[in-house]
Formats: sequence, structure tokens, C-alpha cells
Amino acid sequence: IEDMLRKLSMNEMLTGLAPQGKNVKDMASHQFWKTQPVPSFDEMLEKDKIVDGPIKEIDQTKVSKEPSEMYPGFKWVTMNLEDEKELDEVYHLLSEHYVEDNEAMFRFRYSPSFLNWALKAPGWKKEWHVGVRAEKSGKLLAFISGIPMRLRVRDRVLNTSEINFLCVHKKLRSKRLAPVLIKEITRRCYVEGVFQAVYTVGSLLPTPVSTCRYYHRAIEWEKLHDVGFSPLPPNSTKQRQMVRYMLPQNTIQPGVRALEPKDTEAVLDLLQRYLKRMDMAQEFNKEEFEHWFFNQKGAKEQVIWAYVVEDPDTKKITDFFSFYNLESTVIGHKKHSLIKAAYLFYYATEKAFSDNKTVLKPRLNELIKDALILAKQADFDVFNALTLLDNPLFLEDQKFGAGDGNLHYYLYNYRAAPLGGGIDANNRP
Ligand code: MYA
Repeated sequence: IEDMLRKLSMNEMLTGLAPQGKNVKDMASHQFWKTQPVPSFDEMLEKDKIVDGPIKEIDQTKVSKEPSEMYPGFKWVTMNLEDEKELDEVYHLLSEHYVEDNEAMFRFRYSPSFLNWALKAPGWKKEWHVGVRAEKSGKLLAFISGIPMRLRVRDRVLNTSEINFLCVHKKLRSKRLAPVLIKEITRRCYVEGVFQAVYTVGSLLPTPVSTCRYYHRAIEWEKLHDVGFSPLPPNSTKQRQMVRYMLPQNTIQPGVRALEPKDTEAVLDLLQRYLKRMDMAQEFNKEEFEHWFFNQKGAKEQVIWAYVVEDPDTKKITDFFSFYNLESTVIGHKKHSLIKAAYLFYYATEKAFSDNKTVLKPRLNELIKDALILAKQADFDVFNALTLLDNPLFLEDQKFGAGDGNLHYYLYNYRAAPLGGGIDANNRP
């Protein structure tokens, strides 16, 4: 990340900002962010001087119990996501107005089942599902959410709020509503005694603690090409591309099967040990594990796919991998309306603890190959992954290609020296 901040021109290319630094703002020109407890770009460059810790002390007794002021004509609401109608309102707002790529060809389409999964994690609080409605019509025009998360940053576990799904209706953009939403969710977190937050954003703000790049592995290359996602490389043909991305029908590793409730203890233990190798990671307990890796009863759509490898001889679980379903709307296309994307989620393998570091790479390649095969069986068009965990060990071999998007990781009210992460995943051989 240090390097990234220095090489601004490279950074601009990756983030879609204009070249020659035109759109790259320094801290002082971030009218809102310069007032917030986040590190400046400059201080994050002085990596060796950074002492990890909170940026400001919050006196909980001084936190206002009342929502902050809202612009005239609009009002704050706490969304009740237990009510299917309100969940549907959030779904519709996001389906029309949430994140798009730079060329506005694709837009994330989080299903109601996904939102139930992502917004009702153990310990979730209704007050952290914040909406803004038009006073007259009652229409939902903006949203921001938080869920509680225990996040370990190096050797300290923080009680954080993971902030996500910040969205403002397209007609209300550039009117400084986003800072108002951020301040209100901050107040609501402080009220609950949560003084730190974690969030990811595609654009560059002050100042990421880590940055990852998106990688994509075509499964249905022809469809991805039709919708403009996968260009035809010079010197190749459509036929050749389709052959390049072909996958076997069935998984290859002996003992691969769907995760079952009886595996919980063993897989949780494996995952916890695996994540200890990373500088920053979510902490999982049993309840959280069950929430994140099993589909919710009665969910309309399947959200999470999770698998284990059970050694056929010893019956021990040796590996685990998972991916989730996040579709994107293809904007204004005649033939295709959706891309079904699998996102690599958590995985873990006993091979990560082998003394011989060279065994991890081949094992991860075997596991991810099977994940790709399973994703194809489940009708996914593309498989996405970031340059985090040990992913750089298999991305190229498994024919992932670098996307043009970055994902920046941020901490709120916590200063931490930039994490290796990204391309230099931690503890790699
Ligand atoms: S990331 C996904 C964000 N959503 C989208 O990209 C969906 C499509 N876009 C929109 O809906 C709007 O463009 C949004 C901005 C709502 C993003 N994170 O109101 P404005 C700053 C943080 O005039 P709009 C996710 O959900 C911008 O730099 N700040 O702008 C995680 C400027 O400030 P400054 C952002 O375009 C969210 C100001 O807002 C973002 O109409 C984590 C402009 O405001 C962004 N994604 O609306 C939020 N985009 O002048 C932070 C713009 O200073 C959480 N801005 O540059 C912090 C922790 C809080 C809890 C703490 C608890 C302890």
C-alpha cells in the first residue's frame, strides 16, 4: 500500500480516477473525511512510526441520543428488516442505485436472501439499519447499515461495526447526503459503545489499511463476452477462449462434499487456526460460523456454498472452502439481464501448517479447481476473488485475470500500520 500511495499514477489507473492526478484529492480537500478520525495519506506513508491504536477517545455519556439533523423534506427511519416489505424496499433501492462499474454496464443485485444473510449476522441491531425516506411520499431514498464484528488487527481484537450498503438514490447524488448518513450511523454505533468500524470501498479515501485487486475467472466465457465483460484477446478466437475456460463436470479431489452441521467444530477450529496466520481477520465463534456458512432456513435463494474435504481413510476434515452468490444486473442488454457471480469466501487447509511451504500452493490449486467445478455445476457465469488470504498462490494457475477494480479496506477511529495483504499476502512461502 505504501508503494501504491507513492505511485499515484498507477493508483489512478487502478481506481478509475482521471490521469495526471486531476481527481486525486489530498486530505485537505476531503471536506468531510478531513473532519473524521481516520489517518491521513501522509501519516500512513510513515509506516514505521505508526503505533496501532484508537485515534480518539469517545465519551459515551456525551453521545447524543437524538438523530442528527436531516435535510428538509426527508426523514430518518430505522428499517425493520424482519418485515418482508421493508426488506424489499432496501432490495429495490440497492437494485436500482447501488454500486456500478465505471462504464455503468453492470450493477450489483443483492437478493433479499443475501441481505437477510449479510444484515442479520449474530448480534445484529435494528438501529444499525438506517434509512432516509421522503417526508411526503415515504419513499426510501437512502440507506446505510452496520453489523457487529469482532475484528482482529494484529494482536488486538476490536469490537467493530462493519459498515456496508451505503446508497443514495441517483437523483440525490452530490448533495452531501452521504456524510450525513455516515455521521448518523457513527452516532448509533457510539450509542451502543462501539467506537471502531471497518468498511471496504472501491474508491480511494483517506486512508486504506490495505488494498486488494479483484480477479475474475470466466466460467461461461461466451456469455461474459456477449455482455462486454470479457474482451476477446488479440490473437485468440472465441472458440479458443471457450476451450481455455472449460472445466470437468465432476470434482477431482477425493472426499470433497458439502459442509454439514456435524463438521462445525472441526471446520471452525481449522478456520480459526488458518486465519491466525493473517494480520487482520474476522474472529468467528460457533454461532457466527453457523450463520456465515449455512444457508438460512426458508431462504428463497441459496446464498452460500460451503464444502469440506474429508480424508477417505481417517475421516478427518483436512480442507474447507466456500463461495457466495452475488448477481449483477447487466444494464440495458438485449439478450442477458443478469450475470451470476460466485465470490470466493473463506477457506482453510491443513497444508497451510505444513513445515514444507511448497505444499500449500498445489493444495490450494486443487481446492480452487474443485470450487470452480462446483460453481459451474451451480450455473455460475464467473468466479471472483481478491488478492487476499493466500489467493495469489492460485489466481494465475486457475486462469483468473486481473480486473480493473480495486477494493480498499478502511478502519474508522483506529490507526494501524498498513497491512501486507493484497498482492503480498501474509505468511506466504
Ligand atoms: S461502499 C459502497 C458505496 N455505495 C455505492 O457506491 C453505491 C452508489 N453510489 C452512491 O450511492 C453514492 O455515490 C454514495 C456517495 C452514497 C456512495 N464511502 O453525498 P455526497 C464521500 C465513504 O455528495 P454522493 C460502502 O457501502 C466523498 O469522498 N465516503 O456523495 C461502505 C465526499 O467526502 P469528501 C464516501 O456521491 C461505506 C462525500 O462522501 C463514499 O451523493 C463506508 C460526498 O458526499 C463511500 N463509498 O454519495 C462509509 N462515496 O468531501 C464510511 C463518497 O470528504 C463508514 N464518499 O471527499 C465509516 C464508519 C462509520 C461508523 C463508525 C462507527 C464507529
